[in-house]
Amino acid sequence: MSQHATAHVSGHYIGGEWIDGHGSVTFESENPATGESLATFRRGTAADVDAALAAAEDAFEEWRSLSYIDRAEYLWDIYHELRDRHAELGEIVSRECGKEISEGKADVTEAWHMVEWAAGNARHPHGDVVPSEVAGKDSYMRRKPRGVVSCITPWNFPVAIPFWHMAIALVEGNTVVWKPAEQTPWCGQIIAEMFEDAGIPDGVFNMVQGYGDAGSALVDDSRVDTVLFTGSAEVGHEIADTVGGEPGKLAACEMGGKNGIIVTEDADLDIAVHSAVMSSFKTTGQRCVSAERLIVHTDVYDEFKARFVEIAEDIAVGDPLEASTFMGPAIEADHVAKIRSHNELAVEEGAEVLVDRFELEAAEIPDGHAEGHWVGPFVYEIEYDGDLRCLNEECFGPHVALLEYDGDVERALEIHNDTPYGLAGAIISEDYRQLNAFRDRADVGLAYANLPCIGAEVQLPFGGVKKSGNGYPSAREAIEAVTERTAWTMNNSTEIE
Ligand code: TXE
Repeated sequence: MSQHATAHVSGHYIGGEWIDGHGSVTFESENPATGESLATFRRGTAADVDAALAAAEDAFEEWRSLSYIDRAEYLWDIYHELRDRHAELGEIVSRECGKEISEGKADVTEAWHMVEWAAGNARHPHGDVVPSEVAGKDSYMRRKPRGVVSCITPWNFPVAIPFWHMAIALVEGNTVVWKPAEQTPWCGQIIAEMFEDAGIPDGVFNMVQGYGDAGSALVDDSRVDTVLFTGSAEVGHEIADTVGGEPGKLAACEMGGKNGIIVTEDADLDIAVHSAVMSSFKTTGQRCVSAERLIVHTDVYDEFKARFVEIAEDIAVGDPLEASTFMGPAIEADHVAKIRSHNELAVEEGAEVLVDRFELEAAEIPDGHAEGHWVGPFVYEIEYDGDLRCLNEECFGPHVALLEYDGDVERALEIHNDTPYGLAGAIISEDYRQLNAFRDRADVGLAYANLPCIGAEVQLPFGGVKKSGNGYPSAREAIEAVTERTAWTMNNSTEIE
């Protein structure tokens, strides 16, 4: 465990120094599986954000003047540290956000994949040669950093998502101010220590701990050139609105989803059931790509339902540090209340409940974990109606609807696309025509075929359409949000134009 996280109240990392900041309020990082406090942190204020933005602005000119390769060197140090400390950091992720241990480690793995992609990209910085229409002229498009980038991240991938945001922004020559989620400040602390250990120049990377008020100060400031945000649709839309009113500023926001899986009449049901179980219940349903709607053809509905329900009844919910656990707790008490209200809403709207393990039996809760934020699978079937709130509002928990459809893939797509969100979706089918129809017409940014609707690869863009997002904070597409383009035209001839 980090010395900063245990020995005292930990502060912010600003301008290359650990500082207590301007506020006197502190907050705790809590283990969601036990309710115990893990460490205490200073709650950042607008004045702390102001200091961090000033440091980032001061550091920008020198940082941008380094070569891509030199900037990437700092990230390669972090890449090695993430790999060397994989098991230790994976356990910290599990303890702070309740993910079962293999998921905790996967969060760290994904972080180093992102760092590897961004730092490796320094070997081929992007631009375009565009031949001039006039002989003797050279023209090309060159990228340059935008300046100061604010990164605001959620708790559900407390190591991977920050690196999605920051690694590309830094390699491209921007300086960064980051606010980790208030539920996972310990992971934030460790990441900041990694930047410190890597010796990144003062002010290039800054971290302010805190809540939404600090996040808001990181958006509403004229020194900020780009905001990278992952979190709720409510906050993401507020950020997009604020930034939209400031010409020259950009926001790339990745929000949630109400993701669906279509199971067609010829689907391999082993794949279908596995895909649905993984997508709906892994990470306790707290992934932006988790499936909350299973759209199943009438010919295979009964068999799919029986198999899915049997597994949901049996899934091991428990101590995230135990290898046999499939699902850990929810992140916090407020989130348990939110999941409860979504389950209740479904019942009010006419759901036939198939599995209700929301309140776990006392015997299912591991010893010493009575204060944890436990929830189990909640599965229901309901007749499809596009106006039902339970089919349109994201729960972000192990809460899933079974919807039976009759007809062709067009009918399945109609149901699938009928939500305000458009992040991820999957189809399970043996028919290439239905797979292609889904690929072409599913209103999502991430489409999976014969796979769980889960996961991300850093070399692919990650983001949604409709209410789910306006940007792609991963891979090559993320470069757009953190760079500007210059169209360069140069006269190589002796002619005077
Ligand atoms: O998100 P918030 P929360 C969804 C999911 C979940 C819900 C709420 O449905 O139940 O969002 O989760 C910072 N200006 N997702 O409360 O509030 C905040 O401090 C600027 C989907 O965690 O959006 C944190 O750092 N920043 C999602 C970050 O924004 C603000 C992952 C996210 O917090 C702010 C997480 C403000 N006004 C939740 N208010 C996904 N896409 O995977 C808060 N923040």
